[in-house]
Amino acid sequence: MAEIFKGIPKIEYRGPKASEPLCFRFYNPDETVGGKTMREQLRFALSYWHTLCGDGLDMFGVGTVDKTFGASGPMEIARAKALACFELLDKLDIDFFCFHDRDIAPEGKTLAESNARLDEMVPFIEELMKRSGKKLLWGTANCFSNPRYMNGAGTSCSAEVFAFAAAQIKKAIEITVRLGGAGYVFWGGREGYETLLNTDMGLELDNMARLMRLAVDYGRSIGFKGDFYIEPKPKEPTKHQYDFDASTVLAFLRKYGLDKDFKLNVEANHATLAQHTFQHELRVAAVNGAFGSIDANQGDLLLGWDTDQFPTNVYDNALCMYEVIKAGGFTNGGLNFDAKTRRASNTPEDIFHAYIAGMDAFALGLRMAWKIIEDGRIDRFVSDRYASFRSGIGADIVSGKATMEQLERFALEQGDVRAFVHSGRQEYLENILNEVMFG
Ligand code: XLS
Ligand code: NI
Ligand code: NI
Repeated sequence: MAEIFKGIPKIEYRGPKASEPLCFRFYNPDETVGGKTMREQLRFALSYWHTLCGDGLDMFGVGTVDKTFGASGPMEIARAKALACFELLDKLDIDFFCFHDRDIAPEGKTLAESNARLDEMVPFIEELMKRSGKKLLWGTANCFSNPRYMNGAGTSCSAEVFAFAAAQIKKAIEITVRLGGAGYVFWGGREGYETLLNTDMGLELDNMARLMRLAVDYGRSIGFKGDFYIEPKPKEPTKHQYDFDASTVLAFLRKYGLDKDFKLNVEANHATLAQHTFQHELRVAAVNGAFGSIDANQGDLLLGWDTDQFPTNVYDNALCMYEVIKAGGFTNGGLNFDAKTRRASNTPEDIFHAYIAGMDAFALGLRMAWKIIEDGRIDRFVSDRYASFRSGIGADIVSGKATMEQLERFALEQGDVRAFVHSGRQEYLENILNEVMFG
């Protein structure tokens, strides 16, 4: 197989003092952290769309990167992208990848032609997977780019469009199953509304749930044993998206009885767009038994959109991995780099620097998270803070034994309870965090 990324070696772990630019300084795949290797804890995945298809195009200008990889004609380019994908996975030592249907095979003029193109590409990719041992973390359908989806897919006002989306998703689930995907994602890009003046919100939500129910039942009927995920996002491209944040999605799933089959795919920058921290969204998922997978990227403090930057913020990554470890680690999920290089970083080498940056920063985050857990002071503080719920009246509240009358009696006897109210000691805890992480 001809090499695509010529002159770029396999990226190896060389330690923090290494002088060569293209190596891992912190990601040491076989090093054990918290009882598992870094490889097992982090389960990195490459995003096909940004990495193989994104060419730097933005609202103000055309692409700055050529992602045809020397090929011409749509199917030849698709094959070249697949070869580039597996070379990247190999050279970066990444075990998983993720794709939308239209990333691996360009959309044809008709659904039949699009499906035929997928049927051509899937065996090609399957063969590359067999040869390399690389795996599919999750698959999904792009039900937002084509103009037919301008009013949404599952939430479109046209039944015809709903049917088209269902057909597209059916095929995307089939290829995910065929390629052994561990997950299937719904990201509701245009599942929302711009104005209520033209929108039947109740019907749109019911229809979205109908589409998901159909997808789950079909997936299970053809042997899909993995997790279905919803990836929350509050806005962009739609002004108001129905899958706003983790809590909104959980309420939706429960209302429609879909919570047994779905978990959440939490994306870092989507959390911040919803005015939450990444850690908050992960915790909401975890305490509701819905922690699934992660799209790891970061936003920009000064920009209010989904910039999808590689996650270099070690502090955020440490708190993310703290949540992941506390949630029991990944099962079917992993850390997908739903991230792209900046428009002006337009050489093949930049892709490598970007992945190295994200992987190293997450390796640091993992090590720090484990140190926080081993140190134990923060966990102990939290546990002590709620100690009153483990005995006496608190234990009665937790067990459900306490009645309103009993609580009133207790409060009257107690008199002023201000003596039981203690400092939250946030700054003290922040000092501990810095001491453990950087000390
Ligand atoms: C866009 C989303 C998208 C999903 C997959 O903001 O992050 O990339 O991850 O459809
Ligand atoms: Ni994403
Ligand atoms: Ni995103």
